[in-house]
Amino acid sequence: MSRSSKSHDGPANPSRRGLLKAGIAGAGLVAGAGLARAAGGDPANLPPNVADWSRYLGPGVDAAPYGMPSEHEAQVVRRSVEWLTASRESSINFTPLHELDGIITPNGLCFERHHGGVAEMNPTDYRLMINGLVDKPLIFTLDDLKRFPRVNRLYFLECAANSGMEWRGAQLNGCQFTHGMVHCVMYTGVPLKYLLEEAGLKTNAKWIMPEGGDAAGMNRSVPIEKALDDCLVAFKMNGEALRPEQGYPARLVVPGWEGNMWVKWLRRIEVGDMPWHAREETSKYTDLLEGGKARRFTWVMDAKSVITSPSPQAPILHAKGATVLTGLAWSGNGRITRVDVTLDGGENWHEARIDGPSLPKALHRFYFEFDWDGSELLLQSRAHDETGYVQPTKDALRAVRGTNSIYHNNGIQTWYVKADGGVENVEIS
Ligand SMILES: Nc1nc2c(c(=O)[nH]1)N[C@H]1C(S)=C(S)[C@@H](COP(=O)(O)O)O[C@H]1N2
Ligand SMILES: [Mo]
Repeated sequence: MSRSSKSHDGPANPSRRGLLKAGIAGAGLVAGAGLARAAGGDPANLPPNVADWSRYLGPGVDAAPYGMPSEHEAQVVRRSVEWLTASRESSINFTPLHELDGIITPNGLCFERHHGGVAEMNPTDYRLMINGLVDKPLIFTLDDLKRFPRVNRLYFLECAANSGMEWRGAQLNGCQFTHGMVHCVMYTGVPLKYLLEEAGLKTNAKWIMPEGGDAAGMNRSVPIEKALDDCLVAFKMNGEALRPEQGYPARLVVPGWEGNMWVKWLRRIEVGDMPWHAREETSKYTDLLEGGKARRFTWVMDAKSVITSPSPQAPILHAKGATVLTGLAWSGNGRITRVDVTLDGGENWHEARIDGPSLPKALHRFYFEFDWDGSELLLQSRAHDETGYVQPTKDALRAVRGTNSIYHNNGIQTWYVKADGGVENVEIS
C-alpha cells in the first residue's frame, strides 16, 4: 500500500499498530469491502480517553503537495473485471458509485474506457485541426483555445455499454460493476460552435467527425445540429486540467449522448456532408435486435437510476432502525423530475427526496430514509425525466429490444437485502 507509506509515523504504540492492521485488512478485501471498515478500531481512542491523534503533532503543510484521500479510504478505487476484456489497453474500469455521495465524481475515480491506452500528450505540442467543409481550415494550440469565451457545465458521461452485462439476467455483484461506467464532473471548455464559426461552415456541412490523437485514433460522426447546440471542447474537469485518462489536454463533450462520442485527446474535427463510419456504426455501436435487425443512431442516453446504498458492496451494517437509502438518477434528455423507490419489489412505491442541484444531463442524487425492521427487502428505483419518460423495467426493455443487445440497458435494477444486511444483485418479474 503506497498510501500508508506516505502517512505520518507517530510514536510506536499499540493503537498505531492497530490502525495499520485495519488498513491492510481493508486492502485485501477488495470486492466486498463494506464490512471490513467497521473493524479495526481501538477502544483506547474512545472517550473518556485522549485519542491517539490528539497526542502528537501531525504532518505539517506541504507533506502532500497534491493531496490524497485518507489512508482509511484505500478501498475507494476504480476496479475492473478481469475476464471482461483481453488487454489492459483496450479495456474499461468502473467508478466506485457505492462509495460516493452528491453528484460530482472525484477526478481520480472517473471510470476509464480506452481503445488504445492513455495517450501521453505534451500540451505544448497539442494541436486541434478543423478541416473539411469549412471556409478556412484552422489549427488551434491549447492557448488559442483558452482565448475563446469559455463556459462551466456539469454533465454525466455514460458509456453505452454500461449495464450491458445485465441484459440476459443479473450478473455482477455491485453497482460499481453494473452501473459504474458513468461519471459526472464540471467541465470548463469552449462551445464547439465558436470554433466551427471561426472556421466558417459551408452550407452543405451536415456532420462532424471528431478524431482522437491516441493510438486507436478513435473517431465518430456527430450531426452538425448537436455540434452547434451544446458540445464543448473541454480542457478542465472539476476545476483542474483534464486527467490523462480523461483525454488531457482536451476532449469533446457531447452532453446526454453516449460516451463513445466524447472523443478524448481530441486532435481533429473534419466537417462533412454525411456520416463517415456508416459501416462501423452498424456493427459496433448499434443495438442488435431479435432477428438480426439493428437500431442505429441511438445516441441519447435514456433516463436511468440505481440505488448505490444499500447495494452489494454497501451492505446494511446495523441490525434495524433508521436507514438511509441513496442513489443516482440521470437522463440524456434533460432534468430528472422525480425518482420513486420501492422496498418490496414494486408493490408499494414512495417518492424519493432529490437533494443537491438538479441540472439537465447531469447526475441527480436521491435519498429515502426509512425504518428497517430487519426483514428482507427488494429495492428498486425508477427515474422520471422532464420529457415525461419513465425508466422501464428490464422485462419491458427486453420485450422491445430482445436480449442480443449490449448497449443502452437502462432497465430498473433490483437489489435483494437479506436479514443479515447483505445485499445481492437479483432480478424479479
Ligand atoms: N480518443 C479516444 N476517445 C474516446 C475513447 C477512446 O478509446 N479513445 N473511448 C470512448 C468511450 S467508448 C467512452 S465510454 C468514453 C469514456 O470516457 P472516460 O474514459 O473519460 O470515462 O471515451 C470515449 N472517447
Ligand atoms: Mo463507451
